[in-house]
Amino acid sequence: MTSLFDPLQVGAMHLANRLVMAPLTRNRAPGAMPTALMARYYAQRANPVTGAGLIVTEATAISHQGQGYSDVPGIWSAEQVSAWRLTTDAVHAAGGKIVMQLWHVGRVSHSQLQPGGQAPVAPSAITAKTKTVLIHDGVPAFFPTSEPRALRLDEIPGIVQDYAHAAANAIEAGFDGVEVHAANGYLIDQFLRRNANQRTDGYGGPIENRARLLAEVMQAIATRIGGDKTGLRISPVTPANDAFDDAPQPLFEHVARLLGQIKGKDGKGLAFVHVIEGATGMARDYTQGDQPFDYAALQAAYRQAGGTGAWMVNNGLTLPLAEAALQNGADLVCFGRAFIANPDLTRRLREGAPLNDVVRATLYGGGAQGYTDYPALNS
Ligand code: 8OZ
Repeated sequence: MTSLFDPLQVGAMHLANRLVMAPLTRNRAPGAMPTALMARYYAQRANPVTGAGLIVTEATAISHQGQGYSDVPGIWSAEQVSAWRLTTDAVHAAGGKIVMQLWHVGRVSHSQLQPGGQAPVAPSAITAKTKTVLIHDGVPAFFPTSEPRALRLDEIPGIVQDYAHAAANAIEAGFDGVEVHAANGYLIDQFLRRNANQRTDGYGGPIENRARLLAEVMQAIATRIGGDKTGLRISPVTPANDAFDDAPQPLFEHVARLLGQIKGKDGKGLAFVHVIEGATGMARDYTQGDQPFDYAALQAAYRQAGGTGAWMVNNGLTLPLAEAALQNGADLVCFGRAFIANPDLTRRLREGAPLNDVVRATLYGGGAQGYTDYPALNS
Protein backbone atom coordinates (compact mmCIF):
# COMPACT_ATOMS: atom_id res chain seq x y z
CA MET A 1 0.00 0.00 0.00
CA THR A 2 1.31 3.48 -0.88
CA SER A 3 2.10 5.58 2.17
CA LEU A 4 1.97 9.36 2.61
CA PHE A 5 5.61 9.14 3.57
CA ASP A 6 6.78 7.51 0.32
CA PRO A 7 8.69 9.57 -2.27
CA LEU A 8 7.26 10.42 -5.68
CA GLN A 9 8.62 11.83 -8.95
CA VAL A 10 6.32 14.68 -10.03
CA GLY A 11 7.27 16.06 -13.44
CA ALA A 12 10.83 17.33 -13.11
CA MET A 13 10.70 17.22 -9.28
CA HIS A 14 11.66 14.39 -6.97
CA LEU A 15 9.51 14.74 -3.85
CA ALA A 16 10.60 13.12 -0.57
CA ASN A 17 7.00 12.49 0.56
CA ARG A 18 3.37 12.91 -0.59
CA LEU A 19 2.45 15.80 1.73
CA VAL A 20 2.15 19.19 0.09
CA MET A 21 1.96 22.55 1.83
CA ALA A 22 -1.04 24.36 0.30
CA PRO A 23 -0.85 27.89 -1.11
CA LEU A 24 -1.72 30.19 1.81
CA THR A 25 -2.21 33.96 1.62
CA ARG A 26 -0.49 35.63 4.61
CA ASN A 27 -0.27 39.33 3.58
CA ARG A 28 3.27 39.88 4.83
CA ALA A 29 4.81 41.32 1.64
CA PRO A 30 4.43 45.14 1.78
CA GLY A 31 4.86 46.75 -1.62
CA ALA A 32 4.42 43.27 -3.20
CA MET A 33 8.04 42.44 -2.22
CA PRO A 34 8.86 39.06 -0.65
CA THR A 35 10.93 39.31 2.55
CA ALA A 36 13.60 37.45 4.54
CA LEU A 37 10.92 36.54 7.11
CA MET A 38 8.95 34.78 4.36
CA ALA A 39 12.10 32.84 3.41
CA ARG A 40 12.42 31.70 7.03
CA TYR A 41 8.76 30.64 7.19
CA TYR A 42 8.98 28.52 4.05
CA ALA A 43 12.37 27.00 5.00
CA GLN A 44 10.96 25.92 8.39
CA ARG A 45 8.43 23.76 6.50
CA ALA A 46 10.82 22.43 3.80
CA ASN A 47 12.75 19.68 5.57
CA PRO A 48 12.16 16.46 3.57
CA VAL A 49 11.88 14.29 6.71
CA THR A 50 9.85 16.57 9.00
CA GLY A 51 8.12 18.89 6.52
CA ALA A 52 6.40 19.09 3.14
CA GLY A 53 7.51 17.03 0.14
CA LEU A 54 6.45 20.06 -1.88
CA ILE A 55 5.60 23.64 -0.92
CA VAL A 56 3.22 25.74 -3.02
CA THR A 57 3.81 29.43 -2.29
CA GLU A 58 1.08 31.81 -1.29
CA ALA A 59 -0.75 33.21 -4.33
CA THR A 60 1.61 35.63 -6.09
CA ALA A 61 0.46 38.34 -8.51
CA ILE A 62 1.67 38.01 -12.11
CA SER A 63 1.19 41.76 -12.69
CA HIS A 64 0.20 44.88 -10.76
CA GLN A 65 -3.23 44.51 -12.38
CA GLY A 66 -3.41 40.94 -11.01
CA GLN A 67 -3.33 42.13 -7.40
CA GLY A 68 -6.43 42.08 -5.23
CA TYR A 69 -5.30 42.30 -1.60
CA SER A 70 -2.90 44.47 0.39
CA ASP A 71 0.61 43.16 1.02
CA VAL A 72 0.50 40.07 -1.19
CA PRO A 73 3.70 39.37 -3.14
CA GLY A 74 4.32 39.73 -6.87
CA ILE A 75 6.61 38.21 -9.51
CA TRP A 76 6.50 40.72 -12.37
CA SER A 77 9.67 42.77 -11.66
CA ALA A 78 13.41 42.08 -11.55
CA GLU A 79 13.45 43.29 -7.93
CA GLN A 80 10.81 40.74 -6.98
CA VAL A 81 12.79 37.98 -8.75
CA SER A 82 15.90 38.85 -6.68
CA ALA A 83 13.94 39.06 -3.45
CA TRP A 84 12.29 35.65 -4.01
CA ARG A 85 15.79 34.09 -4.30
CA LEU A 86 16.05 34.36 -0.50
CA THR A 87 13.10 31.96 -0.29
CA THR A 88 14.16 29.48 -2.97
CA ASP A 89 17.74 29.37 -1.62
CA ALA A 90 16.55 28.81 1.96
CA VAL A 91 14.08 26.08 0.93
CA HIS A 92 16.64 24.29 -1.23
CA ALA A 93 19.30 24.55 1.52
CA ALA A 94 16.80 22.79 3.81
CA GLY A 95 16.42 20.02 1.19
CA GLY A 96 12.91 21.02 0.04
CA LYS A 97 11.07 21.70 -3.21
CA ILE A 98 8.92 24.76 -3.91
CA VAL A 99 6.66 25.90 -6.73
CA MET A 100 5.18 29.37 -7.07
CA GLN A 101 1.42 29.90 -7.31
CA LEU A 102 0.69 32.38 -10.14
CA TRP A 103 -2.31 34.62 -9.55
CA HIS A 104 -4.46 37.14 -11.37
CA VAL A 105 -7.45 38.06 -9.22
CA GLY A 106 -9.55 39.59 -12.03
CA ARG A 107 -12.60 41.25 -10.48
CA VAL A 108 -11.71 40.27 -6.89
CA SER A 109 -9.83 43.51 -6.31
CA HIS A 110 -10.21 47.11 -5.30
CA SER A 111 -9.36 50.14 -7.41
CA GLN A 112 -6.99 51.29 -4.60
CA LEU A 113 -4.79 48.28 -5.43
CA GLN A 114 -4.86 48.79 -9.20
CA PRO A 115 -2.39 50.73 -11.37
CA GLY A 116 -3.50 54.38 -11.48
CA GLY A 117 -6.47 53.62 -9.21
CA GLN A 118 -8.36 52.16 -12.18
CA ALA A 119 -11.19 49.62 -12.14
CA PRO A 120 -10.13 45.94 -11.85
CA VAL A 121 -10.52 43.84 -15.01
CA ALA A 122 -12.86 40.87 -15.51
CA PRO A 123 -14.46 38.79 -18.28
CA SER A 124 -17.60 40.96 -17.94
CA ALA A 125 -18.46 44.13 -16.02
CA ILE A 126 -20.20 42.26 -13.20
CA THR A 127 -19.18 43.03 -9.60
CA ALA A 128 -18.24 39.99 -7.48
CA LYS A 129 -20.34 39.57 -4.34
CA THR A 130 -17.27 39.17 -2.14
CA LYS A 131 -14.80 41.21 -0.12
CA THR A 132 -11.11 41.96 -0.30
CA VAL A 133 -8.64 42.88 2.43
CA LEU A 134 -7.04 46.32 2.48
CA ILE A 135 -4.44 47.19 5.12
CA HIS A 136 -4.35 50.84 6.22
CA ASP A 137 -1.75 51.85 8.85
CA GLY A 138 -1.04 48.19 9.55
CA VAL A 139 -4.69 47.38 10.29
CA PRO A 140 -6.37 44.86 7.94
CA ALA A 141 -10.06 45.39 7.14
CA PHE A 142 -12.55 43.91 4.66
CA PHE A 143 -13.88 46.06 1.80
CA PRO A 144 -16.39 45.20 -0.97
CA THR A 145 -14.65 44.59 -4.31
CA SER A 146 -14.82 47.40 -6.89
CA GLU A 147 -16.98 47.30 -10.02
CA PRO A 148 -14.76 45.81 -12.76
CA ARG A 149 -14.54 46.64 -16.44
CA ALA A 150 -14.71 43.91 -19.10
CA LEU A 151 -11.40 43.06 -20.77
CA ARG A 152 -11.29 43.99 -24.44
CA LEU A 153 -10.59 41.09 -26.79
CA ASP A 154 -7.29 42.70 -27.81
CA GLU A 155 -6.11 42.76 -24.16
CA ILE A 156 -6.32 39.00 -23.65
CA PRO A 157 -3.04 38.07 -25.40
CA GLY A 158 -1.30 40.48 -22.99
CA ILE A 159 -2.78 38.65 -19.98
CA VAL A 160 -1.53 35.30 -21.38
CA GLN A 161 1.88 36.96 -21.89
CA ASP A 162 1.87 38.21 -18.29
CA TYR A 163 1.36 34.62 -17.06
CA ALA A 164 4.18 33.27 -19.26
CA HIS A 165 6.49 36.12 -18.20
CA ALA A 166 5.70 35.52 -14.52
CA ALA A 167 6.39 31.77 -14.96
CA ALA A 168 9.76 32.51 -16.59
CA ASN A 169 10.51 34.93 -13.72
CA ALA A 170 9.63 32.23 -11.17
CA ILE A 171 12.11 29.83 -12.79
CA GLU A 172 14.73 32.61 -12.87
CA ALA A 173 14.08 33.17 -9.14
CA GLY A 174 14.95 29.52 -8.49
CA PHE A 175 11.50 27.92 -8.14
CA ASP A 176 11.17 24.25 -9.11
CA GLY A 177 8.00 25.02 -11.05
CA VAL A 178 4.70 26.89 -10.97
CA GLU A 179 1.06 26.26 -10.06
CA VAL A 180 -1.46 28.36 -12.00
CA HIS A 181 -4.23 29.57 -9.67
CA ALA A 182 -7.35 28.67 -11.66
CA ALA A 183 -9.52 28.21 -8.54
CA ASN A 184 -11.54 30.15 -5.97
CA GLY A 185 -13.26 32.66 -8.22
CA TYR A 186 -10.20 34.52 -9.52
CA LEU A 187 -9.63 35.60 -13.15
CA ILE A 188 -9.31 32.20 -14.87
CA ASP A 189 -12.19 30.77 -12.81
CA GLN A 190 -14.26 33.88 -13.68
CA PHE A 191 -13.78 33.10 -17.38
CA LEU A 192 -14.80 29.47 -16.79
CA ARG A 193 -18.10 30.23 -15.10
CA ARG A 194 -21.29 31.48 -16.58
CA ASN A 195 -22.22 33.79 -13.66
CA ALA A 196 -19.07 35.91 -14.19
CA ASN A 197 -18.54 35.42 -17.93
CA GLN A 198 -21.23 36.79 -20.21
CA ARG A 199 -18.94 37.52 -23.15
CA THR A 200 -20.17 37.01 -26.69
CA ASP A 201 -16.72 36.65 -28.33
CA GLY A 202 -14.44 33.58 -28.54
CA TYR A 203 -13.89 33.63 -24.74
CA GLY A 204 -17.55 33.44 -23.71
CA GLY A 205 -20.63 31.31 -24.33
CA PRO A 206 -20.01 27.56 -24.80
CA ILE A 207 -17.72 25.64 -22.44
CA GLU A 208 -14.98 25.46 -25.09
CA ASN A 209 -14.87 29.25 -25.24
CA ARG A 210 -15.01 29.81 -21.48
CA ALA A 211 -12.06 27.40 -21.04
CA ARG A 212 -10.01 29.11 -23.77
CA LEU A 213 -8.13 31.50 -21.47
CA LEU A 214 -7.14 28.61 -19.17
CA ALA A 215 -5.97 26.52 -22.15
CA GLU A 216 -3.95 29.41 -23.60
CA VAL A 217 -2.33 30.24 -20.26
CA MET A 218 -1.37 26.62 -19.54
CA GLN A 219 -0.01 26.14 -23.06
CA ALA A 220 1.98 29.39 -23.00
CA ILE A 221 3.58 28.51 -19.65
CA ALA A 222 4.32 24.89 -20.60
CA THR A 223 5.90 26.09 -23.84
CA ARG A 224 8.02 28.64 -21.96
CA ILE A 225 9.24 26.63 -18.92
CA GLY A 226 8.32 22.98 -19.70
CA GLY A 227 5.14 21.03 -18.94
CA ASP A 228 7.06 19.02 -16.32
CA LYS A 229 7.45 22.21 -14.24
CA THR A 230 3.84 23.32 -14.66
CA GLY A 231 0.73 22.48 -12.65
CA LEU A 232 -2.54 24.16 -11.78
CA ARG A 233 -5.22 24.36 -9.10
CA ILE A 234 -8.96 24.16 -9.77
CA SER A 235 -12.03 24.15 -7.50
CA PRO A 236 -14.99 22.75 -9.50
CA VAL A 237 -17.78 23.44 -7.00
CA THR A 238 -16.42 26.10 -4.67
CA PRO A 239 -18.67 29.08 -3.97
CA ALA A 240 -15.57 31.10 -2.93
CA ASN A 241 -15.49 34.70 -4.19
CA ASP A 242 -18.90 34.39 -5.87
CA ALA A 243 -17.81 31.55 -8.16
CA PHE A 244 -20.82 29.72 -9.60
CA ASP A 245 -21.71 27.63 -12.62
CA ASP A 246 -24.96 25.72 -13.12
CA ALA A 247 -23.19 22.78 -14.80
CA PRO A 248 -19.75 22.25 -13.25
CA GLN A 249 -19.43 18.55 -14.18
CA PRO A 250 -19.27 18.93 -17.99
CA LEU A 251 -17.33 22.20 -17.61
CA PHE A 252 -14.55 20.68 -15.54
CA GLU A 253 -14.47 17.38 -17.45
CA HIS A 254 -13.78 19.49 -20.55
CA VAL A 255 -11.06 21.32 -18.59
CA ALA A 256 -9.58 17.97 -17.50
CA ARG A 257 -9.47 16.73 -21.11
CA LEU A 258 -7.73 19.83 -22.36
CA LEU A 259 -5.22 19.66 -19.49
CA GLY A 260 -4.50 16.03 -20.39
CA GLN A 261 -3.62 17.07 -23.93
CA ILE A 262 -1.18 19.88 -23.11
CA LYS A 263 2.41 19.24 -24.12
CA GLY A 264 5.07 21.81 -23.35
CA LYS A 265 8.69 22.32 -24.19
CA ASP A 266 10.35 18.90 -24.88
CA GLY A 267 6.89 17.33 -25.38
CA LYS A 268 6.32 16.93 -21.62
CA GLY A 269 2.80 16.95 -20.20
CA LEU A 270 1.77 18.79 -17.02
CA ALA A 271 3.47 17.89 -13.71
CA PHE A 272 0.34 17.95 -11.54
CA VAL A 273 -3.34 18.79 -11.26
CA HIS A 274 -4.44 20.14 -7.87
CA VAL A 275 -8.15 19.87 -7.04
CA ILE A 276 -9.97 21.57 -4.16
CA GLU A 277 -12.77 19.11 -3.45
CA GLY A 278 -15.96 20.81 -2.24
CA ALA A 279 -16.25 24.34 -0.84
CA THR A 280 -12.83 25.90 -0.17
CA GLY A 281 -11.92 25.49 3.48
CA MET A 282 -14.64 22.92 4.28
CA ALA A 283 -13.62 19.31 4.80
CA ARG A 284 -14.97 16.76 2.34
CA ASP A 285 -15.42 13.42 4.07
CA TYR A 286 -14.21 10.57 1.84
CA THR A 287 -15.20 7.99 4.46
CA GLN A 288 -18.86 9.14 4.29
CA GLY A 289 -19.21 8.78 0.52
CA ASP A 290 -19.66 12.55 0.23
CA GLN A 291 -20.12 13.10 -3.56
CA PRO A 292 -21.43 16.53 -4.51
CA PHE A 293 -19.30 16.25 -7.67
CA ASP A 294 -17.82 13.21 -9.41
CA TYR A 295 -14.10 13.79 -8.89
CA ALA A 296 -13.21 10.26 -10.08
CA ALA A 297 -14.81 11.10 -13.45
CA LEU A 298 -12.67 14.26 -13.56
CA GLN A 299 -9.48 12.28 -12.97
CA ALA A 300 -10.57 9.63 -15.51
CA ALA A 301 -11.21 12.33 -18.15
CA TYR A 302 -7.72 13.72 -17.54
CA ARG A 303 -6.10 10.27 -17.81
CA GLN A 304 -8.13 9.30 -20.89
CA ALA A 305 -6.94 12.46 -22.63
CA GLY A 306 -3.32 11.41 -22.00
CA GLY A 307 -2.60 13.29 -18.76
CA THR A 308 0.18 11.68 -16.72
CA GLY A 309 0.68 14.34 -14.02
CA ALA A 310 0.31 13.71 -10.31
CA TRP A 311 -3.25 14.09 -8.95
CA MET A 312 -3.24 16.32 -5.88
CA VAL A 313 -6.24 16.72 -3.59
CA ASN A 314 -6.98 19.29 -0.95
CA ASN A 315 -9.59 20.45 1.53
CA GLY A 316 -9.67 20.20 5.29
CA LEU A 317 -7.80 16.88 5.27
CA THR A 318 -6.91 14.99 8.43
CA LEU A 319 -4.52 12.02 8.55
CA PRO A 320 -7.27 9.38 8.04
CA LEU A 321 -8.89 11.44 5.25
CA ALA A 322 -5.49 11.92 3.57
CA GLU A 323 -4.79 8.18 3.73
CA ALA A 324 -8.25 7.46 2.31
CA ALA A 325 -7.61 9.95 -0.51
CA LEU A 326 -4.36 8.18 -1.39
CA GLN A 327 -6.11 4.80 -1.49
CA ASN A 328 -8.84 6.43 -3.66
CA GLY A 329 -6.30 7.28 -6.36
CA ALA A 330 -4.75 10.59 -5.32
CA ASP A 331 -0.96 10.84 -5.65
CA LEU A 332 -0.43 13.86 -3.40
CA VAL A 333 -2.38 15.36 -0.49
CA CYS A 334 -2.28 18.98 0.47
CA PHE A 335 -2.55 20.54 3.96
CA GLY A 336 -3.07 24.25 4.60
CA ARG A 337 -3.87 25.40 8.14
CA ALA A 338 -2.09 22.35 9.62
CA PHE A 339 1.16 23.39 7.90
CA ILE A 340 0.75 26.98 9.11
CA ALA A 341 0.60 25.79 12.72
CA ASN A 342 3.03 22.84 12.42
CA PRO A 343 6.31 23.42 10.60
CA ASP A 344 7.08 19.72 11.23
CA LEU A 345 3.62 18.44 10.25
CA THR A 346 4.98 15.42 8.36
CA ARG A 347 6.94 14.25 11.39
CA ARG A 348 3.95 14.78 13.69
CA LEU A 349 1.65 12.79 11.42
CA ARG A 350 4.21 9.98 11.06
CA GLU A 351 4.75 9.79 14.83
CA GLY A 352 1.12 10.36 15.81
CA ALA A 353 2.15 13.46 17.78
CA PRO A 354 -0.42 16.13 18.72
CA LEU A 355 -0.82 19.11 16.38
CA ASN A 356 -0.58 22.81 17.29
CA ASP A 357 -3.82 24.73 16.64
CA VAL A 358 -3.79 27.56 14.14
CA VAL A 359 -4.32 31.08 15.52
CA ARG A 360 -6.78 32.89 13.26
CA ALA A 361 -5.98 36.43 14.42
CA THR A 362 -2.48 36.27 12.90
CA LEU A 363 -3.38 34.64 9.57
CA TYR A 364 -3.45 37.81 7.46
CA GLY A 365 -0.84 40.52 7.94
CA GLY A 366 1.62 41.19 10.76
CA GLY A 367 5.11 39.84 11.38
CA ALA A 368 6.78 36.82 13.00
CA GLN A 369 4.01 36.26 15.54
CA GLY A 370 1.73 33.48 14.36
CA TYR A 371 4.02 33.01 11.36
CA THR A 372 7.54 31.78 12.16
CA ASP A 373 7.03 31.14 15.90
CA TYR A 374 4.89 27.96 15.79
CA PRO A 375 7.00 25.36 17.63
CA ALA A 376 8.39 22.15 16.15
CA LEU A 377 8.77 19.02 18.32
CA ASN A 378 12.07 18.77 20.18
CA SER A 379 14.43 16.23 18.60
C1 8OZ B 1 -7.58 33.90 1.68
C2 8OZ B 1 -7.41 35.27 1.70
C3 8OZ B 1 -7.02 35.90 0.55
C4 8OZ B 1 -6.80 35.19 -0.61
C5 8OZ B 1 -7.61 31.92 -2.28
C6 8OZ B 1 -5.70 33.32 -2.65
O1 8OZ B 1 -8.70 31.77 -1.73
C7 8OZ B 1 -6.73 33.04 -1.88
C8 8OZ B 1 -6.98 33.81 -0.63
C9 8OZ B 1 -7.38 33.17 0.53
O2 8OZ B 1 -7.25 31.17 -3.20
